[in-house]
Amino acid sequence: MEQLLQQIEAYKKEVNDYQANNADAVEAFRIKYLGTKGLVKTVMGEMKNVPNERKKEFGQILNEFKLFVETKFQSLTESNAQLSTSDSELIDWSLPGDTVAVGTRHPLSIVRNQIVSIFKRLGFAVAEGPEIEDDWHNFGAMNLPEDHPARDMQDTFYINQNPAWLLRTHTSSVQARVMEKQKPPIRVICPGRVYRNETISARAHCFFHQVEGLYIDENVSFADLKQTLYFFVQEMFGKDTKVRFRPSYFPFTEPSAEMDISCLICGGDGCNVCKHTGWVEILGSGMVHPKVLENFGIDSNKYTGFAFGMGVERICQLKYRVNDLRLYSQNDVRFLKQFTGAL
Ligand code: 2NL
Repeated sequence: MEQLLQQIEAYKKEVNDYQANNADAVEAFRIKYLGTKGLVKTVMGEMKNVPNERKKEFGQILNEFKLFVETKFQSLTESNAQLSTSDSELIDWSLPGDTVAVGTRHPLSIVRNQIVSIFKRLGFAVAEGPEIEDDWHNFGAMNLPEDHPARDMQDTFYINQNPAWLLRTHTSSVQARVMEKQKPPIRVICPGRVYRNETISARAHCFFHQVEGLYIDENVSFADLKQTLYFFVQEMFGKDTKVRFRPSYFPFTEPSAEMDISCLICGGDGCNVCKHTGWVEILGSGMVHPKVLENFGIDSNKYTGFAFGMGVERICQLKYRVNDLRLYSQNDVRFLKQFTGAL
């Protein structure tokens, strides 16, 4: 029995000193010691030769030996797994992470969202519609005569001539679709991209973005128009901003007015943005023409309404001093990056 004990001690030393630098060596260890014909099995088999009175003592010793071999096998497996990982795959978890470049919202989206949120607070709903339109929704319903210059090929992108399919020139076509479906009271704003056949320059582009608004109910007056747009300006440009209305003309409104605000750049003193007048134009507006209402079966004796339209690029130019329209669509990150953090 003492011989068995000595043998176990010798095996322990052998196991302890075992070195394995690759997966094959680890596997060889497993087969030699833990396999079905391995040393552990053989040693365990010696139990039958142990006299009864020493069985308990040897049982413990043999179990300990088995555990010792299994622990060694586990540590060989683990250190070998690490060795087989190449240096480049080893990760230093304590290093700071890579900085992720945060994208920015497009300035036109920022400004459109601001405009929309101001009118939402006044109870306006948001409506959207198709960019490809028919002649009726874009022109006819808006009271543009057949020979109006805006209908000309020179000004409008036609996809098809007869019947006419075109890229909408204003988002009035969306309001037309709202009036088609919904009876007054109507209170909507329509943000969206519109197209005009222009030569691209710093001041003109073949597409731009608009927010139009429409409010139809009983007893809607020009005073409502003025107060609504005045509120918009105060929220958008600050409480100190002054406004003025100038008479104007649009086929779809009567009377019509354009609204100016005191120049944000020079505070009214005169600069090149306001062309030394102290005022800058920001939108067009008016009372909805009775013909437009009647086009949708809305009784113009019972209902009145006001409407307005503004260019998002223009508002953005004044808020962020963007002096070239082309910047909005060139996707130059040096431009876009400047709007980091804005909503
Ligand atoms: C501008 C001027 C304007 C409207 C748009 C409108 C819409 C309907 C009925 C009547 Cl459904 N009018 N829209 C009215 C006046 C002016 O836009 O300078 N936009 C950039």
